[in-house]
Amino acid sequence: MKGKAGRSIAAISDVRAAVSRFCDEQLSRRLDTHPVAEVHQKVSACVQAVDPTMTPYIFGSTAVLGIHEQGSDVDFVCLSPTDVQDGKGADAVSEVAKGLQSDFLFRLSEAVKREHYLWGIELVRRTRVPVLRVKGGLGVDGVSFDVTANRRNGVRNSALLRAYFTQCPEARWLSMLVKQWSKKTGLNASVDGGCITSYGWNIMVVYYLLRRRLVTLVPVESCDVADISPMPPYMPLETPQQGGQGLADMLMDFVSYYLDEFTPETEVMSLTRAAGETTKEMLSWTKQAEDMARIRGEKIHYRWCIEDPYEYDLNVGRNVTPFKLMLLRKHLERAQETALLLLA
Ligand code: DUT
Ligand code: MG
Ligand code: MG
Ligand code: MG
Repeated sequence: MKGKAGRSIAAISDVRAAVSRFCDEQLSRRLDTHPVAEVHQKVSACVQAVDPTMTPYIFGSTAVLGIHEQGSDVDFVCLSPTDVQDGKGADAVSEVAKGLQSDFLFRLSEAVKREHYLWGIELVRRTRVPVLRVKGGLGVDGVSFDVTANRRNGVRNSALLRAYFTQCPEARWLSMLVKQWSKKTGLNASVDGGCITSYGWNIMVVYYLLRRRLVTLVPVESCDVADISPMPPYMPLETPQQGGQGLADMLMDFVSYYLDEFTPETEVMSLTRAAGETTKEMLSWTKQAEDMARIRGEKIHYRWCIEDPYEYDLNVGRNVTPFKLMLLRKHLERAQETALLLLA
């Protein structure tokens, strides 16, 4: 089949069969959150030893999807009682705040080393957010995790994504399909040379769902850490309806939306205002700003704009250079031919 501009498009019957295989394979796996709960307990014990007033919260994919996928890390943030009580407060961005977070994470790393001497530990202070990266040992400890401190935004943005993904039964599946594809193609920032984090891909999925009116806008202000559990509840996945036919159609529509309808020259993917209303001009994400802006010496790009719902003036797509945008388009075209490589 041929689509716009004469590109070939996979036959929908093939896409449906491939999507159905993907779902069956996922459903045959262990996706419950027990392994995460075990790591949570171990991390809690170490946090307790360093500062008993701090509580580790789990966010990221475990919270967003309500499952634990093999190969995904576990994201933790340690919050103080004040952080939790002021659950809608803005996160501090000063160097002083970052220094305090690093100090706590350093003390935590020492406690983790004492308890779990086989785990690989790295404290990264230079990033926008200081983070302790831990590679677990063998068996149940084989889960890798990141720990940050005193930052609510990850907990809030994960709850926001979850509130969207629970509105429509296909949404979680679409997120999983897109994330896996982004990792396979190397477009995911977790891969060397990748440019958009899983978080960014999730915002793209939600923005698409909003544009198609498959979900309704969730006010960003509604996510309050004070109402969120430190360990997100497990949400078992359900077999998609009609053997995944609706999901297959949605998947291909997602790809064609970003290839042919979304206008990266002017439009911003945003969950802050009604979908379609946010422009680069409104945010001053212009060519001039691009020439000026730097984060820790790294250039910010405004070619593929994804507004962070909680950070001020932050493009989640900032690492999409003109070259990577071209690559992204090529991969989307190829995704249209191969149903996100599911047919490959
Ligand atoms: N996060 C941000 N800003 C970013 C990237 C991540 O706030 O630029 C937070 C929110 C997100 C969490 O970190 O929910 C985890 O991000 P990641 O990209 O690891 O997503 P994931 O959903 O945990 O996917 P994966 O299965 O790839 O770990
Ligand atoms: Mg993660
Ligand atoms: Mg992570
Ligand atoms: Mg995420």
